[in-house]
Amino acid sequence: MSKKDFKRYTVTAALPYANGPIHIGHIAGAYLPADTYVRYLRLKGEDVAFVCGSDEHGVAITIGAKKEGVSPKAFVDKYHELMKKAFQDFGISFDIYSRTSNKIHYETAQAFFKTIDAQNIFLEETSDQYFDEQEGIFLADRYIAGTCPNCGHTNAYGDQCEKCGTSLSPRQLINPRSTVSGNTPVLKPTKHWYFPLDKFEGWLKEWLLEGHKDDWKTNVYGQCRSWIEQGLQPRSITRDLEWGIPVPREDGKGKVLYVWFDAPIGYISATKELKGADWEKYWKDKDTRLIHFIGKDNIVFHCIIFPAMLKAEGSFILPDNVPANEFLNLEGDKISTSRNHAVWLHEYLQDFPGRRDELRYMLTSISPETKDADFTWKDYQQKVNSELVAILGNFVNRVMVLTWKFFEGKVPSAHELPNTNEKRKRILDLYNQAHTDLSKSVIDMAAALDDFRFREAQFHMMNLARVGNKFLADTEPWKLAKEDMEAVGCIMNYALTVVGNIAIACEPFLPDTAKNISAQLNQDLTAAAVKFWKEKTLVEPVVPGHVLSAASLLFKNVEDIEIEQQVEKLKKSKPSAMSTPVAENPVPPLKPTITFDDFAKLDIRIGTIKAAEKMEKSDKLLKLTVDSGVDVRTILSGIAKYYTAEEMVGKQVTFIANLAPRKMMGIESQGMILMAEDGDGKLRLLQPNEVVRPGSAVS
Ligand code: B3M
Ligand code: ZN
Repeated sequence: MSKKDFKRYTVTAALPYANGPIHIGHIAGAYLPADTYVRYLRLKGEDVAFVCGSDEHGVAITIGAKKEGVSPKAFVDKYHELMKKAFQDFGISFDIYSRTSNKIHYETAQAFFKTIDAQNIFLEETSDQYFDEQEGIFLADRYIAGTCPNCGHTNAYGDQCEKCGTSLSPRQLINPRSTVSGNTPVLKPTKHWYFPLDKFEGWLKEWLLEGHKDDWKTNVYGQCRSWIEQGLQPRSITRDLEWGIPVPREDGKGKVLYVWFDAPIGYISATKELKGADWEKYWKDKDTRLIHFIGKDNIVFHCIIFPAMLKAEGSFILPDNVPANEFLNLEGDKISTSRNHAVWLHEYLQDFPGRRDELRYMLTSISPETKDADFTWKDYQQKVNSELVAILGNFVNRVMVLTWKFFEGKVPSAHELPNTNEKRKRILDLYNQAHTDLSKSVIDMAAALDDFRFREAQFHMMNLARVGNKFLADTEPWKLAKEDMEAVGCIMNYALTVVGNIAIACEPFLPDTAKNISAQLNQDLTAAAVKFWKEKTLVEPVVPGHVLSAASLLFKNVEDIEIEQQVEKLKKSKPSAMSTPVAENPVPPLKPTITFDDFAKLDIRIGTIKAAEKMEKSDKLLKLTVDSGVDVRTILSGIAKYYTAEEMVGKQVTFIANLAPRKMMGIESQGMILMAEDGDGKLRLLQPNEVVRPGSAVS
């Protein structure tokens, strides 16, 4: 929770690359928690600017465009519209969904660059960088791939190895190749501008490591700490590309700003577009609270690099919190655009019309707030049927139906119930108990929302319906109707009060349901909602004598057949026309020819695994004890994801016996196990077709 009272909020959600449709992983990672939070703030009457937009620069775009055979502009135009529409159709309540190809953004990003440049903060350096001679382009980021120096993955990119997560620069790759032509690149000198992140190390330690130790999520803080403690380096902020924002310098011709330099400035440009002349107070007033909602792969950019840029620029506020989420998996497997292993938002909306809240509910209840989470359709069905239908929907419907049955749809009055008999005494006790439980749930819910713990907050919201159901089950108004209508009136008045409070409480999580309930209550709950959220207290939103609208069901059960179809669809899925894979694992191009002598230098052998154990602190590496026929040696291998230590023991493997030993995580690896990497990135052992003597040479 923030220690300070703020006058207004600037809430951002990561700008998604305009290179493919939105899936549930995006939604669960950033957009849904941001939307829930913003709805909460608005209900409290806060002044909020909720900004987002498409990220339209960078290699993710140019590679995608090339693949579709269209210009980058045509490419982003198409995806920007699709994404904007999907967010809108799903009801993410951005105040603006902008795009970084807008003129206002070019101007804002260039001005930002110039302000820092005028202070001589950037470093200028000419250095050798990889160049694809056939294509005539420099190879940065995802234009270049090769073997990861850290884990040996053969398909690491020039900016990052996706297998071990290490951030890389092209010159660190072993056997680099152009991802455009497959050619081996040559080195060529080129000039670039660098942001001296190292100079901000002391400041980052103080502002972030000291200043946000207690209020940032541990997953976020931990990642930042390990980054800072590893030591910060200057980062190049320009690229030799044709698509992007031109570097605003005389000597910057032909160069553009690096996408991660311009994209976060997109938040500022979008706010300008939204607020016009009023924009500055959302970015420059110390009483404004800036919050970034992102996924975990964007943490360093939002917590370290962008704040350092803002600090260097000098006139902006800094993020007060960055509640980043971990990843969402799907049916036990990583969500993947290229394999079409995803639930696409636009397809969900087609397949489940009128059921947006069901997806919101599911995604919040499994929200990957502290660790990766898994979406399964079975779980979706279960959450909808046994929670939304059976608890929330059931409670509201019972109250509506009973009020029509006993009071012709008129809200009965809540007059004092004289405590004249045992039954009434019991009802009063039950009422007091329910009221205490409900009040606590409201307080707990608001506290969880303040703390970005949305799954917990939603649980407390549902508690209102749980307590409501229990109150009805315990007081049994349908039985009492034969003897004490006054008591029934009191019970139903309170039950309707609970329904009204639920309509208010569920709005940040389930906005359609909130509208639906207030329509059934036939009442405008706006004023009551302000009091509820501001004071974190139960309110009395229904007026005695007021006539309700007809009762209708809030949710319907998800049938087995519906989820079977979805599971089938995932099994069958192949790259769809709408998704543009950013080549994750293409078949690697052939390497340059070698001579027989080159080959003969390799000593390839078969060995037998004698023992195996998982390396602590690594989810990739197994430590293998290998009988090589000539010795017993230790080899580390990045296969822990595909083979357990137990199943490795006794297996024969193919390995390079004369590779110079390398130290990894403090242990010397004496050789390399050969593996085949399949299109899905899975590694498989190469084994002789029959058991052979350890030490057998492979030739
Ligand atoms: N487009 C990366 C991503 O989609 C990037 C976020 C920019 S936020 C300023 O993961
Ligand atoms: Zn790696």
